[in-house]
Amino acid sequence: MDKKLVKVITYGTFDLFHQGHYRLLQRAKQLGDYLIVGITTESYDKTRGKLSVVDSIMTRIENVKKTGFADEIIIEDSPGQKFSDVKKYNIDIFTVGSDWTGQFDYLKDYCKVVYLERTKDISSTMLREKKQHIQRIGIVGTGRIANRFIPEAKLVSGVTTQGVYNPHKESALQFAQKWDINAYTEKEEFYQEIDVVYIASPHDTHYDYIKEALAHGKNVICEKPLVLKKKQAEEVFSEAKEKELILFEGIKTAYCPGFQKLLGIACSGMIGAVRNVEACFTKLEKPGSRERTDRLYGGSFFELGSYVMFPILKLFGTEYEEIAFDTIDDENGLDLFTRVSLRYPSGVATATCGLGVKSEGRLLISGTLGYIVVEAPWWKTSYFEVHYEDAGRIDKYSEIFLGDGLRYEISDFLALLNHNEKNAFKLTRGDSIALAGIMEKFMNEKRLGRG
Ligand code: C2G
Repeated sequence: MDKKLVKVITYGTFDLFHQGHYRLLQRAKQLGDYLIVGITTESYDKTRGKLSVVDSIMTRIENVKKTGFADEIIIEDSPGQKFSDVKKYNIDIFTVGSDWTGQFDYLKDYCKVVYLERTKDISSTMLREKKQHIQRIGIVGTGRIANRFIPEAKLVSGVTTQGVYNPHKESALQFAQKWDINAYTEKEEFYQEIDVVYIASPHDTHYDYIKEALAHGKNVICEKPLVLKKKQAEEVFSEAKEKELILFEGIKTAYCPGFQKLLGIACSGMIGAVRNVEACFTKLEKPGSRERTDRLYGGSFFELGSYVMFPILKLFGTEYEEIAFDTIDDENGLDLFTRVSLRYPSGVATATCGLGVKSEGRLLISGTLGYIVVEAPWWKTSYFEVHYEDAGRIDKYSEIFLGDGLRYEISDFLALLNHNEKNAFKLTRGDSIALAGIMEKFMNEKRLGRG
C-alpha cells in the first residue's frame, strides 16, 4: 500500500544564512518526507518591520537550496499567505522556530503546528551587527523631532543613539535622562564619541552644524529644511563629497514606502502625463509658539514648505519656469499661510501650507488620463486612490506606514552608508539644493524684500 507523503512547510527570511537556519531546516525536513520552504520578499519584510535585511532574495534562495533540505522553494509576499499555502499545498505540518511559539496556532485547524526549539546564541541580527560597525548617532537639539527620532532609531538594527548635544546644559541633561543616553555640552567630546550626527536643531543653525560635523569627519542626517540658501546647500554637499561623507536631508515622506509606490504609479503612465500637482499641509500652532514668533526663521513656509514642495520637485523636476509666493501674514510679519505657484514646461503646481489657517491637507496629482488623490496625512502615505474619467472605476492602494515613519529614513541612510546606493534616488542632492533655493527665494521676496 502506498504510504502518504508527509508534507512540511516552513518560512523565513534566512538573511546571512547561519547555523540556526541550517538546524531549523534540517529538523523541519526530518518531520516529514517533503519540505517546502517559503522565503520572504524584501517588500514583505519591510511591511513586517524587518528593515535591515542584507542579502538579496536570490542569495537567500541560493543559501537555502545549498542545504539540500528543501524539496521546493516558494516566495512569501504577504501576511495572509501562510493560511492559503497550507491549503494550496496540502500541508500536513507547519513549522517555525520557538521564537514564534503560539503565533501560528490559528493554522491548527488545517494542519499540525510544530515550534522547533530555536538555536541559542546565533541570529541574523547578531551577524549583521558583527559584519557592520554599529553607527553611533549623536543628536543635536532636544525638540519634538529629536524625541520622535530615538524610539524610531531603536527599530533599525545597525544604529544606536549614543547621546545628545545641546549648548544648554539643562536641556541636554533632561533629554539624556529621559532617553537614557549621554548628555554632551562639550562639542569635542561629543564628536569623539559618535559616527553620525543627526541635526534636529532650529533651522538657522543647520548650516553651521553641518559644516562642523563634516569637518569632524562625521556623516550627517539633517532635518528639513537642510539649509536656507542655495549656495550653502551646494557648498555643504561639495564638502561632503570631497570628504566622502554622507549628507542626508531628512524629509520623511521621501522614504516612506507608500509615497514611493505613489510616485511609481504617477510616473508609470497610468494617469497619463502629469499636468498638475497640488500639495497642502497645514498644522495649527499657538500664537506664542516658536514657529509663530521666531521673526527670522518661523512661519509656515520654513516649517512645512519642504513637505509641500517635495512631491512637486519629484514629479516635475527642479527646473521650473516661474515661481510665485502669496502669503497671509500675522501681525509680526510671519506667514500664517503661504501658497506657492509654479509653472513648468509640462504643467503647473501649487504648494500650500499654513500654521494659522486650516485647510484640507491633501495631495492631488492630475494627469491626462486620471488623477491620484491622497488625503491628509499624505506626508505619511499609507493609502491613496486613482480615479479616471469613468467615475465608477477607482483603484485603491494601501501601504504600510509604521510609527512616526522615521525608521524608513534611518534605514535608507544606513543603506547609503554601507555603500548600498540603491536608495539614493529618493531624495537627491539636486532635490535638496533646489529646495534650499526655493527657501532662499521665499526669504528674499517675503522677508527681506519687505524691508
Ligand atoms: N531560527 C532558529 N534559530 C536561530 C535563528 C532562527 O531556529 N538562532 C529559525 C526561526 O525561528 C525561523 C527560521 O529560523 O523559523 C528563519 O528565521 P528568520 O530568517 O529570522 O525568519 P523569521 O523572521 O523568523 O520568519 O514569514 C516568516 C516567518 O514567519 C518566520
